Amino acid sequence: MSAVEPLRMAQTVCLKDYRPPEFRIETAELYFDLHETGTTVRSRLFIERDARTPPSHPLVLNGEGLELVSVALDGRTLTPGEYRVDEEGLTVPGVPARFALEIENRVHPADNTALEGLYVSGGNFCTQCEAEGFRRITYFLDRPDVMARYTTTLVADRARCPVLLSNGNPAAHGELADGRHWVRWEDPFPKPSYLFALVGGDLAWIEDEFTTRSGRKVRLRLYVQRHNLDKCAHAMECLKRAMRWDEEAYGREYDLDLFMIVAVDDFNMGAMENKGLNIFNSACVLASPETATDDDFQAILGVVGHEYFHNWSGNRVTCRDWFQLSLKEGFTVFRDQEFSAEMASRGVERIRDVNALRNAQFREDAGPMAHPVRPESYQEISNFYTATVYLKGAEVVRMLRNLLGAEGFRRGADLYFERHDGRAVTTDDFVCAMEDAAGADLAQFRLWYSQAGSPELHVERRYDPGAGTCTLTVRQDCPPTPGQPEKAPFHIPLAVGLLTRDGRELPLCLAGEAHPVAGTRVLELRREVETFVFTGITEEPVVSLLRGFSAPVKVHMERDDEELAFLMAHDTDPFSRWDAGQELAVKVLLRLMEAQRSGADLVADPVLVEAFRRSLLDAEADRAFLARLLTLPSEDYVAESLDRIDPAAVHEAHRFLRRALAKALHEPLLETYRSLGESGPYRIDPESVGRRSLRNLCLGYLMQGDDPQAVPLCLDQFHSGTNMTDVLAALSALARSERPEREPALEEFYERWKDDPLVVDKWFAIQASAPLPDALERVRTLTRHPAFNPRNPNKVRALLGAFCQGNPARFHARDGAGYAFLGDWILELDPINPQVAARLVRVLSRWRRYEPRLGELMRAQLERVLAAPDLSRDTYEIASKSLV
Ligand code: 0A1
Ligand code: ZN
Repeated sequence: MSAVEPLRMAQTVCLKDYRPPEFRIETAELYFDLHETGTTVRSRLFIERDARTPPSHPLVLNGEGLELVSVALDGRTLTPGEYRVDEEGLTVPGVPARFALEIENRVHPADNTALEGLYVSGGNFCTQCEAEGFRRITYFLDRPDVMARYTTTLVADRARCPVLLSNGNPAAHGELADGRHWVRWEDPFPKPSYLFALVGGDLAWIEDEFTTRSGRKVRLRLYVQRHNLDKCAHAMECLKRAMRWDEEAYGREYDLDLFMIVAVDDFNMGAMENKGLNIFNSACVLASPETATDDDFQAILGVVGHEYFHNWSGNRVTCRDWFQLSLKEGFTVFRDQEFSAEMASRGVERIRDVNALRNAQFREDAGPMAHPVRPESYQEISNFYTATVYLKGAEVVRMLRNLLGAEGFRRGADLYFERHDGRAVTTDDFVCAMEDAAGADLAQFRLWYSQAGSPELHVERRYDPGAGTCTLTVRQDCPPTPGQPEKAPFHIPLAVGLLTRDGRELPLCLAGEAHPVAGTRVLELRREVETFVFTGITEEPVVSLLRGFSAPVKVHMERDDEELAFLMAHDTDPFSRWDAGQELAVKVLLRLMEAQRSGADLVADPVLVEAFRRSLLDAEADRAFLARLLTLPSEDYVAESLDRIDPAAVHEAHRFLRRALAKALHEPLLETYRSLGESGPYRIDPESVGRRSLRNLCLGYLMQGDDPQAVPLCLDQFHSGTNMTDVLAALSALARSERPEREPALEEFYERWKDDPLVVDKWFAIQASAPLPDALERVRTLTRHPAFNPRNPNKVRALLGAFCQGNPARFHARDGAGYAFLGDWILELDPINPQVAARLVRVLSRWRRYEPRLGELMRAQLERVLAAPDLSRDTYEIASKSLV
């Protein structure tokens, strides 16, 4: 048997096998006696058999890694012969139609390094139950379509855990002997077990209040470790804005008397929307100007909004099963993106979101883990919290808005919330609500949920001066993905505009229509080939395509450098303007790679250089937008245009172009840098953020050229900067240079911030992503640094993630040393935290996309991982699917 064949039969869960639950849990009364080493959990469940379930069927509860103490049915303790326990759960045969089941079991939070279920972080107890963590706390019907009312009593040592929190509203509390105390919480809203949470510890908090638009007062609390109290104000402000925005944009009010956020240092993801008690990775909450960058502030706004919005899109209306994950995640990402766009500059936010989608989701769609927004099967659901489910899912919702219009979409959302409140439903229910409310036919649109892959549009345009027409012919196709060799055509909204040669928008009138529409127009594609004829066009127009990135597709149209440079200067749609610049830069970089290969002289294209110069001098433009416009596409993005990726060649071309731009534009870069100096105290309004981002972009370029003036400027900014955005931009530029000032700056930074774990993460990441020849050795050394801790997911992401995903030139070293290093760490991390290990395996999964020599070395590491005994289901699924 070769190592490629599955070493054991992994269980696959399929959407087509979905059956409604045989039993329902009406209420769950939970009792926790919290001790780090052994916590006792008692639960009293009121259970009812579904009318369709034959009486002979036993009750089967999920449970993993639990120590069962006792089971009682309707008050009578069962003998061990009356039930069965195995590694997946507890089976009780012969149960009546309605009954109370009492279970006592024990768990060991201090030994829980997987961070699923009940665990300890920074000395405090906390939980993570999505997707299937509750079964690691107690035996339960741990599936989202079983919704119960919870009452939770927490008992702990008062000195060690003065704060005891759970979902809902506080109901009672009291003192016990031996310094212990108890608190009872009641959650009036039925919820699935994945939304359960508890927290116990010595936490400090800040408090605020929000009055809902119907006049109810809600208490807001943000709990952190005491030394972080000064870093909470921003998150609290974001929360209040999110609460107001959801009322205004969707008419959704908060529903409990209390809303709590708790920050913990050890967390597998960004945050979790547990009902009334959101638990956050501290990286997504804590911020002060001295310790967090503008990007951090921005991310906190998005994540706080995201988790809050889940209260409706996820909690009040939840998922029937985990195949429907995008029902809550796609919709909620769409909601948080729109929220962030309204709080800052819409165009810049859209560019940020599209960049994330292209870099993560398009790549996922082009690899062995490609799956539809509604997957059809999984081995481990934790592996499906993906860019496809989240980011493409959000684009699918956005397309609905593009097709139905803002008003039709809002009516659809209102109907969806009203129709399904308190229920566990499907993505199809969501589309039905949109269809019913807007009176639309979305039958073909549903393919976005079931077909994987990024559709490609091939556009041809023809101008006929005699007839005064401009014809666009659009052909769509979608590459094959695992299990889906052929795709049916998608229903695609394609937003277009036509510009005159002096940059004016042409009014658009399709053949047969009476009146032209000014500006952007959304064309609907349904068939494989569609033709659109615009009439009344008296001069040859420049076509602006996919405005606002109206659909998650790739567009191909013949355009020369001049036309792209024109659009980069004049398109009225910020996304398309930016995208034209990206396309131009990719073309130039590919030509540079070609020149490298053939040994020709390398020259930076004058059209690109002049387009960059013109943009840099554009005094009217929004600075945050300019910073985006003048940022070259990432090496990874450029690599996607190649048949077989050679990361070193991409890196060399990229480096050459950056240096060439730095030299050619030295004067305006220096001038812009100087003109944007800090004035007054730090502010995080869009204007100030834009100024810093453009200024730091200029610094980055200046540090790439050979200008001797740049280093003193950079050092000065590093030493005198009063906010982390400026200090880190300077340090990052130094860390990427081979100047002697690099090491002292890195040391100084560490000494200054060694007691702040989130800042130390930045210090790790900057070194790991610097594309210098010694990167791997440095990363290896840093894994032995006292501040590195493989049990902390943030540390693993900061060091190993930044190297393997953020430093392509060095990670993909020709000798395969980067791959072997990653292989070692996957095997080391898998027994500690399978989710973290499995995420690292994904880096290797795209081995087929690389030059054969590199691809083979990547594949060898996958085989090595797969051959290891006792691999987690998480890692096994990704490694084995990557080799098929
Ligand atoms: N629902 C959360 C994401 C999340 C998923 C799984 C987790 O642990 C395994 C934690 C968080 C969100 O979308 O924010
Ligand atoms: Zn979410």
